[in-house]
Amino acid sequence: MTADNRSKNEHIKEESHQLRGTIEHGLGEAVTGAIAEDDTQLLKFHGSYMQDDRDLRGERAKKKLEKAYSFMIRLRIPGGLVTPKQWIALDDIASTYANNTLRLTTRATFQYHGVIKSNLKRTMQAINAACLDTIAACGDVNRNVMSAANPFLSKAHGQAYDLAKTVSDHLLPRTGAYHEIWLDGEKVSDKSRKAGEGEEPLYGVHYLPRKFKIVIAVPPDNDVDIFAHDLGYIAIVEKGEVVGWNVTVGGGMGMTHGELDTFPRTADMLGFIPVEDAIPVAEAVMTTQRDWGNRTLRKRARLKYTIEDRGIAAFKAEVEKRAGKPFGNARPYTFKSSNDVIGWRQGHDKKWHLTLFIENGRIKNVPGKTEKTAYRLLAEQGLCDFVLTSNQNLILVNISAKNKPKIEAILKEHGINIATSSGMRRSSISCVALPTCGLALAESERYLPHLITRLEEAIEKAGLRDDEINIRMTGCPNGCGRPYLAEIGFVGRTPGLYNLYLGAAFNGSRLNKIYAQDVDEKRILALLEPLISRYAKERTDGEHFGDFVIRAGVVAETKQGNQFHEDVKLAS
Ligand code: SRM
Ligand code: SF4
Repeated sequence: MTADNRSKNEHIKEESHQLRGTIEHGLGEAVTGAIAEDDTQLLKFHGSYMQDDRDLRGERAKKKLEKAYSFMIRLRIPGGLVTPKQWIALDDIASTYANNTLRLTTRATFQYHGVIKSNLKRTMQAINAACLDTIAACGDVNRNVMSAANPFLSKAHGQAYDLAKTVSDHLLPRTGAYHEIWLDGEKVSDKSRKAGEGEEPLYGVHYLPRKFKIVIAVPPDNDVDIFAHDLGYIAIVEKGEVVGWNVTVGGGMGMTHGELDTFPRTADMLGFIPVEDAIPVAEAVMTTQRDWGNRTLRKRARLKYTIEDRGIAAFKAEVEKRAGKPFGNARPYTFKSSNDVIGWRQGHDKKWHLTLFIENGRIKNVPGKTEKTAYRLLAEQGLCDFVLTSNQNLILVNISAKNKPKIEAILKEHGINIATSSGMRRSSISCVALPTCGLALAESERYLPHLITRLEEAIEKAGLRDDEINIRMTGCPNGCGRPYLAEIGFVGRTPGLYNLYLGAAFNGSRLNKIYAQDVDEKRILALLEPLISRYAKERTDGEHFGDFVIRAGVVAETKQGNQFHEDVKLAS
């Protein structure tokens, strides 16, 4: 590969002086609410995206005004655990600097939306003052590491959480840029350290070809959707303790409509490793992708394509060489569900934990339901810690039996119903999409709740109110809500129109398949209502909706990720 055909982002990284660029200068430019285009790419590595309010684009263009720029900030919280003190700080930040909402993401962290440039540094400082940060929450690096939803459920869950923290620390960028720009840290002069001279021993000056995502699961729950990620660890538990991990590689969701060389892919199994090899293997997988990944075409730069292009056998051999040990045979494991278990659960230490469904992950106050106030109150009274899940939900953890009624009363007072309306709604995920996401082609977060209400009529009629059928929507094919692993998936094409996908496995192990293209709400209901009714009548004992539509011949089974576009038969 010559330097000339590398993608633009490779040049931006190379010339950025380890992610500094001219961000600091741009923050001080008062004439615009934006920063320079190249800096927007670098800013991602610091955990922030420049966005604009797309609802206001037309009106502002007419008035010849600059777009309504603001910044999204994403935190890095490996394992997703937050103390009450941190919750209060995060809540304050939301109301002081952002749009007064906390957005729980599909990677179990928080996002703020609507932070204006003049408040960006202050917000970063407030986040760091709460002993949290945003380093590497976005960008071509290892992102936030997720672990099985509740670290306090069992000893094995605690071990998964510990690994999430350790691996996140190990793979963290070392550049001083973050501290210099946001925390007034000591400056490293441009001349004092040449590119590649030790500031980033793992990443060098080019970082990774693309984002890289790690998750850790504890069977039988696949609540982290392990097969959607670049690198996954499945806990192998004996006598209540993790004795090692099955390692998966090469999962990913993003694709581009109409480009068949892009596709979602479920991860492959590499094999078993003992506990002590987890970090060397993470480093070996990530550095192999660093060196082998495609730096010419960003749309083909994820690990899933490296594995497709080089073959899993060659990739595995290289990882074994770098880690200095071969993989053992994968050990048996079973996943039952990729959903969260909503409601109360007791942990191994007898403490109680309450998983609450948060619609689309958005915590806010609306008339009749004041979630933001309720969780703040719980934090102020020190009644629980907080854990975020990859299904955009919230777990109140470490609750004594004595405090259970107190918590239930506070939730009720604020209009929060633990049971939630239907199994389908409880099993729903939606990406952010409009108005903040610059890549959205259609609504998602602002539309899915309404569509579910319409579908609930069919669900009720079929007697399936409590059945969990997982349903996910995204505003574009990038797949932030992992829609290709949903039993019913919607992917935005253009305002009001979606592609409809059916037939993923309830436990997250199989992708779905396209069933209908460019469908509006009327057509969605016309297609799904009869299927829901047939499912209620014809399903076998314990059969999930995703398995049923395959058995009934509605869609073909996607046996492997690279067969996602094969055997397509669209509904007439
Ligand atoms: Fe994502 C880009 C939101 C999880 C695949 N994602 C974006 C951006 C930053 C849009 C952009 O590049 O300008 C979105 C910001 C919207 C906004 O206004 O906030 C965005 N992604 C999200 C979140 C907030 C969705 C949510 O509703 O929760 C999730 C934040 C996760 C986090 O905390 O780190 C989020 N994104 C995901 C996931 C799911 C996951 O990781 O489990 C995926 C699919 C898995 C994967 O990576 O393959 C995902 N996001 C993408 C992609 C496609 C990547 C690809 O390989 O093709 C993009 C576009 C890109 O990178 O070019 C993207
Ligand atoms: Fe934006 Fe598309 Fe991701 Fe939704 S899936 S948040 S529309 S990039």
